[in-house]
Amino acid sequence: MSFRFPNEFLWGGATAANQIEGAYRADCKGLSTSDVQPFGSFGELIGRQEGDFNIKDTAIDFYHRYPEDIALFKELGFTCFRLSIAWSRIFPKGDELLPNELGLAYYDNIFDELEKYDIIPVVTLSHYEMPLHLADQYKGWRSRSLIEFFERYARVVFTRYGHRVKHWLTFNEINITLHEPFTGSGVPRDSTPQQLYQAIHHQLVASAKAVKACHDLSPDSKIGNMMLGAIQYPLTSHPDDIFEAMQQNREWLFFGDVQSRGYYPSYMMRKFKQLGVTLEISAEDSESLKETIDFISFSYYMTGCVSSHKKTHILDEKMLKMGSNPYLKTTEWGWQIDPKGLRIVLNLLYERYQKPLFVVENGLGAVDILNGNGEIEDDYRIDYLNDHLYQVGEALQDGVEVMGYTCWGPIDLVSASTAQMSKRYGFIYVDRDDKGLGSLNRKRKKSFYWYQGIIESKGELLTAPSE
Ligand code: BGP
Repeated sequence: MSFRFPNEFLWGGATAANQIEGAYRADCKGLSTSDVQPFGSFGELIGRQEGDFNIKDTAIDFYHRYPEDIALFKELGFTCFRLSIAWSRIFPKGDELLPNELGLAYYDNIFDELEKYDIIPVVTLSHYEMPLHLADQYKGWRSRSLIEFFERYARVVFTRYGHRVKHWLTFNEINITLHEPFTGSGVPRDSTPQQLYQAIHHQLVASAKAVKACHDLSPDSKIGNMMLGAIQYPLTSHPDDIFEAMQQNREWLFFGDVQSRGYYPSYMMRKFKQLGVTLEISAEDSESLKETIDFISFSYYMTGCVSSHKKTHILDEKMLKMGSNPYLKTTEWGWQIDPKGLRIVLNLLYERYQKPLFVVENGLGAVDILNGNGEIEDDYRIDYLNDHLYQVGEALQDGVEVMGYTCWGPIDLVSASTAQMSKRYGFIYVDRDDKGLGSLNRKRKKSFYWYQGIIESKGELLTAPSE
């Protein structure tokens, strides 16, 4: 690509605490909602028994191996690294008044290590987990009390780390509650639309309060939201299909609308009426919502097709129920691959919000097989990432303000949706299988050297996607 990404563009990778750290009871950590989901975010929930197996209990043992992993990120040339703080390490039950010092000290060490290498931390406050006690005792975000608990947690971490962490995200994929309520908000899966939207409202208020706390306590920090940016295309040019696609995209854009404008969009009022949902929104809530985010962040993996006339083939019933597109291929897990869609989403979000954008997740989950020399030649991953990053470059040239790109899982980690180790995203291979067997040793894949070159050349080594 003849174009060079801007000097200040952030290059890195993204992770979540429950998918990498392990050490699920270390240093007084409380159980989290992820700890009772051994089969992944769409799987059955279990009660914890002594000695039972959840692959995330150890995950890739980042909790202890972070110095080696962060050194590898430096070798890759990362200028930033996205991680999440496990809320249950800081407030093991979630409703305590005082934080757990051991949990706070752990993240001090991580930030020290990143600082050593000049890697900028991008920190998510809540990534698909919360203290389990809050789900058990309060029905998760259905309870208004969680706003206060979350604000307390946010204030503690901004106070502790605000002088060194300047990039924050509130809730990972905040729109996921509409697809997987327990993962998104710790609420029972059989919650009614009324209960779900009230839980979402509490989260939106809590997010705005965290934004306010961040602005107060660390004025030179930037704080953004995080949405699952899976866009739907109309299957045909029939106006009904165009409108249907618009409505479906509003299901996730609604979150960005509230978080960046500070009030509910009118189309949601009509939707609530149709669903028979009456939200309890206090005057104080409306005031809180006015504190809006500094930038928009999102994950991007796939697109889908919708029609109000024709039945579309649904690619993965458990997941987002994306309809198939005859022009696109899918991954081994049925996720539709659409690099151009990333340019479309970037343009759409920039036109809608006029705020800087951050692509904080994108990547290919694939099975990697070691060749005869014990190496991993993951050309499929290189192709996928090349084609997507190329479109980020195109969007930058379209004039879209993109702050950075953190590909998902720069080091192999446990899959969120299926809890598999074999669904690998990394540039760094981790020797561990789905049963938890393996040495946990790390190994550089072919894509490691490719990404290193892309970062070093500021994108110049990206090649035009083959048609
Ligand atoms: C996003 C989540 C991540 C991550 C990613 C890939 O939705 O924010 O936590 O896991 O998807 O999904 P999976 O791990 O299921 O392949």
